[in-house]
Amino acid sequence: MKGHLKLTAALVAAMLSGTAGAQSPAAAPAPAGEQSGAIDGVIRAAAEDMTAIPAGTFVMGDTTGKGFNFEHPAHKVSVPAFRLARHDVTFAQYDVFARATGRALPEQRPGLDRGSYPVVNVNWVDAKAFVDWLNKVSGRTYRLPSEAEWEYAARAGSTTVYPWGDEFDPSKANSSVVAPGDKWGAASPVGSFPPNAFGLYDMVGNVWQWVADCNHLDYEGAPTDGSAWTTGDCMWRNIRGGSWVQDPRGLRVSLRLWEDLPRRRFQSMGFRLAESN
Ligand SMILES: [Ca+2]
Repeated sequence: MKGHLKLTAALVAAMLSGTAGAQSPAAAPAPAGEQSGAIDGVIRAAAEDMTAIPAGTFVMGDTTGKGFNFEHPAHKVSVPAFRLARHDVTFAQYDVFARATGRALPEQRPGLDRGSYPVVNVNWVDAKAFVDWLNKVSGRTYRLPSEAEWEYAARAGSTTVYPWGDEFDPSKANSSVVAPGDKWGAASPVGSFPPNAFGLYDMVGNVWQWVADCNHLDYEGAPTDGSAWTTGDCMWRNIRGGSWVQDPRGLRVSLRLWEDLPRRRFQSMGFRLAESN
């Protein structure tokens, strides 16, 4: 790993700078009829958003020499077919859950709508609670993707720095850049940029996505069957994909960071649903 950049606390702080967030007081419950219609809408939208990801083998981690020590060693992983949401979970969906369960409404950045923007200011426990609730009301078996599933799906067959090639292109994903092709100076509504080769939107950029895995500082001993790494430091969970806060280097497809599971909420961190076949 000699020659690769080392992670420092200052680097992580810089990458996530200015993104600390909060939650508002508990949401007022909606009238019962209105609430059940809204819940049905969330169940339907979640089911319709799932897309089939074919089985395959890929090399996970940094193979370009541009990555950090914790993106190594690059290793081969075989991922069974599964399903992944084409979009991140939105505020519209999460707010229905929050109202139905008396949880706090996550804060949105002032000036941005809720609705079709990806939900943010949700920690790993909040994401897990949404998944558990949705499974209860829908009878489905949604879960967070494993980190290997996430990277396999984000790459969608690519082996380059970004899913579309080795050079950053502002028209392909929402980074901190504002340029022709990226008019967004903050988060963008889900699906505002073109999908990758698997038909997935915003896998890199816009908001970070929580994955299921417990944190490890490198890939020594990582599962090679596509499953989540469920041992290790499980008070820290990994985030993938980068966000509108990062410059293009933060959107490299092999980049991984982690956050403190019960406590940390950021205005650049959300999640999406996966489901086994
Ligand atoms: Ca942008």
